[in-house]
Amino acid sequence: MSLDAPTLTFAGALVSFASGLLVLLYWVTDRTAWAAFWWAAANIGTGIGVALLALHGVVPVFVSDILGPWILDICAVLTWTAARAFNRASNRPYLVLAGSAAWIVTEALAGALGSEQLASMLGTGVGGSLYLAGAIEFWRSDAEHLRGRWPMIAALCSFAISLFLATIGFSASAQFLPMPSSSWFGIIQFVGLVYAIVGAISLVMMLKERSESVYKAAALTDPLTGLANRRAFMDRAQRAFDRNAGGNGPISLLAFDLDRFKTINDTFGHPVGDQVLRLFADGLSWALRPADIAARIGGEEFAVVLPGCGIQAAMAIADRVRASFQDNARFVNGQRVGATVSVGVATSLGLAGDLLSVLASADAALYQAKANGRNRVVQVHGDGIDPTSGNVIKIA
Ligand code: GH3
Ligand code: MG
Ligand code: MG
Repeated sequence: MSLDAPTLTFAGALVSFASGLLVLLYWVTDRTAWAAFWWAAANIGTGIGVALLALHGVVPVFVSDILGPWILDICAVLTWTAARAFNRASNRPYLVLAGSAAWIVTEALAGALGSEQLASMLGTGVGGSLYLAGAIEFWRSDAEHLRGRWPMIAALCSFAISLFLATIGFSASAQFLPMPSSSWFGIIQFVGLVYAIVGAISLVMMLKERSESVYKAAALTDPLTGLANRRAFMDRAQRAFDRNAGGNGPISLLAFDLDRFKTINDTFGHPVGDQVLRLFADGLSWALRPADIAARIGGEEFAVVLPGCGIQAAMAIADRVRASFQDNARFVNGQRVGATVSVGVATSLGLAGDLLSVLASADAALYQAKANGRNRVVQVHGDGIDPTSGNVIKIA
């Protein structure tokens, strides 16, 4: 079976159009994904532009030879706009419009002045640069580690290279758009077809990956304080304990419970209570190292895992958090709230304790801190609670 050039071109147009519709469908399900909208517009437009080129000799010359390439130019700009939107970079609409207009007018002038060669070179050269700029945008969005990124970059770069080859081809050839019959034009068509499919699938994949990671992060985060929630804490703390079990190093766990918090809510109102919780969480984050694991594990209950910390360092950190919270929560919103926190500290050495038993020990120490009068730190020492620690550490 052999296919003639117009049939192949129509097939390419159809594939581009269909992949544009696929991306548009994604945008319909998530209207905030503007990258999908611009990408869909670019692919659908490319389908139309390529179809017009293929209709050379069937439709008026203006439509196939001038309107078709213009549409393709605009689609290259839209693809770059989509890549910028994906990267959450700002797209200044007036600059984009002015740049596109300047490109198209120069191309039209070159054509009108009889240099179809220059017009064609401008079309493919600037177009290729825009697809390459799109690839650079995706390359820059590396922090998210999206799996669809590499196929996308490869597709955009291949298409850009095929357009650059076409520019070189135009510079050395007497045949120009819309339908030169040289072999490199066949390469553009083939690469363009693969680009349309791979680009659309990669984009949808990346957008899905991104929205899944947003939902995942939300499921593991406490919305009030921004700290990890109980589920995330149990998972991360377990992993820290598992890592620690291999060696003989210490690992400590701090259990915090704000004192008489119900009274604070009843006296000053729930919004002030929320503010106190945020204040505590901020102080906690400020006092810890990046490797420490802090979480809000209940209403006014927080926990921290300190990998590599022995009992003395853990006691010092716990008391620093306790003391600074006492200072910071003396006044909230201009009202004398005077919130405080009690802390239970437990330490495990190597294989000596699993997460749940260390958590239970820290809770028991916390209970003791409450019983001893609150606003204090109590530690668990190997065989049990050290009843003196509260008195040693307490600063009234
Ligand atoms: P104790 O010193 O013994 O810990 O007394 P407490 O009042 O802190 O303990 P209790 O368990 O009786 O009260 C906890 C209160 O925390 C009750 C609940 O209304 C409040 N709380 C739980 N979650 C939130 C929240 O998200 N925001 C606010 N403002 N309050 C909360
Ligand atoms: Mg409580
Ligand atoms: Mg409490």
